Amino acid sequence: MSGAQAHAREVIVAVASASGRAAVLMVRASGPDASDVLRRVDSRMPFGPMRRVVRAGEIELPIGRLPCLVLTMPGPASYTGEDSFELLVPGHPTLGLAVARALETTGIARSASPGEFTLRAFESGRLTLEQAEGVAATIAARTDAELRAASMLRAGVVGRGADAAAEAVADLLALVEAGIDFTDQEDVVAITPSDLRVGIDRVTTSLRAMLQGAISMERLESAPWVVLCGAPNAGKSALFNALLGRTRAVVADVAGTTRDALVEPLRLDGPDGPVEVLLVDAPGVDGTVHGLDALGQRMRDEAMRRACVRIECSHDGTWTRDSDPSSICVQTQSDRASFRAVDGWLATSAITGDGLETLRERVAAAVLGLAAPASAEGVVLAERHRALLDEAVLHLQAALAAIGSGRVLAHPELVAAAMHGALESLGGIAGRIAPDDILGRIFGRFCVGK
Ligand SMILES: Nc1nc2c(ncn2[C@@H]2O[C@H](COP(=O)(O)OP(=O)(O)OP(=O)(O)O)[C@@H](O)[C@H]2O)c(=O)[nH]1
Ligand SMILES: [Mg+2]
Repeated sequence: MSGAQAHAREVIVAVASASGRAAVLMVRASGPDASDVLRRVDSRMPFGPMRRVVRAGEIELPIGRLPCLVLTMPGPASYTGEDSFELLVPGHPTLGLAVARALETTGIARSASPGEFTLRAFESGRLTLEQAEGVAATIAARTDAELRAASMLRAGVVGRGADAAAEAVADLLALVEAGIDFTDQEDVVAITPSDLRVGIDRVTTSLRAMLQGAISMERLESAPWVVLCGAPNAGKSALFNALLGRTRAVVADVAGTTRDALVEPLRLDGPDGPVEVLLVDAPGVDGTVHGLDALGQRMRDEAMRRACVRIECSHDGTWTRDSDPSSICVQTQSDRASFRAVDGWLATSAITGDGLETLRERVAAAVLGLAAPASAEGVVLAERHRALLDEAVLHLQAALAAIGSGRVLAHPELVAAAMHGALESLGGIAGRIAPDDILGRIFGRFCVGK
């Protein structure tokens, strides 16, 4: 038994809700003995094996009995694939911890480590690795774009493509290994070099098509960066706060107040619905500011590099070295008595809100004018998936090179090793095909040894 399997026998417990107060809070548990754990703390738990029910429960706590809602989900048709339950209790953080502690003090449950419920779902085959990554990405998502990317990852599209390729490679590999292992058996028909080449070419083509047609998870995740830039004291941070509708950045009459790039999601109204961007307040620079540390400068340069849209801010309508032909030019502080509007600049005030609506519209239009958004149907590849698919293609090319040009395979062991490498890479995306399974294909499909 592997360490992971031995581990999986314990019942794990966690408060599954975010910290803080709420109407309800969830404590969840999973493991083969989950029924026993629940029975020891819930006086209303019926006898017999766990059944799929939603019922009222009563948890025994040191402070007294706590009424709760109990959802019991027997394995294997549960999230983790094991017997599991969820307790919905009044949403006070201390109560959640007390319930979790009560479950743990039964002596047959322990607190779960981060991601352990999803790890169990993966170990029991309820989720592929790619789908588990999608769950993690969903939890971490900050913007709609990130949520959309995560849901595409959860759908397991790339995993299904990789699975199909792995199936095809495993079938071909079974034939190659049959040729190696049973060359003395007359009725074993090993694959010819040309058939093998055609088969491998077909798989390589499908993997390359996947790589070319795919949308990168990183690209899909990133809402466009809209960066406020310009000279120090131009009023960038004040505008940043005004656009967000809350005070996020420090505003002060001291050049070089902002030392860091602040990034916040901002939702704008587009003609076809909401448009989401990441609004960035970058440190100001005009070449005369002293004390702008190297780190702040680097953050600013990085923000400018990632900017899809720049909002060039200036209180007197003079260009700075941040300007760019595609910048939206904003003349700030229009409420001041000394303000003189300059042609071609949009007058705004963070104090009166002057020009902010027009600025929002211009940003939304600029963002919509960027490259068309990714299709919701495409395959999403995280960087890890792309690397694994690239690796699989390289292994398959090595296999092709080892086939040789003769009537029989020149180096069958090398071909098989390279194909195992390809399987290993493909298996890294969704799940592995075990060496035993390759052997099973030989015995299952060919009449070996009668
Ligand atoms: N009256 C008025 N004052 C403003 C407005 N926007 C900014 N200010 C003032 O201008 C000064 C500089 O504003 P900030 O928003 O901190 O300027 P910044 O461009 O972020 O400056 P750095 O962070 O140093 O690059 C502050 O004293 C603000 O109160 C505005 O719309 N109207
Ligand atoms: Mg600032």
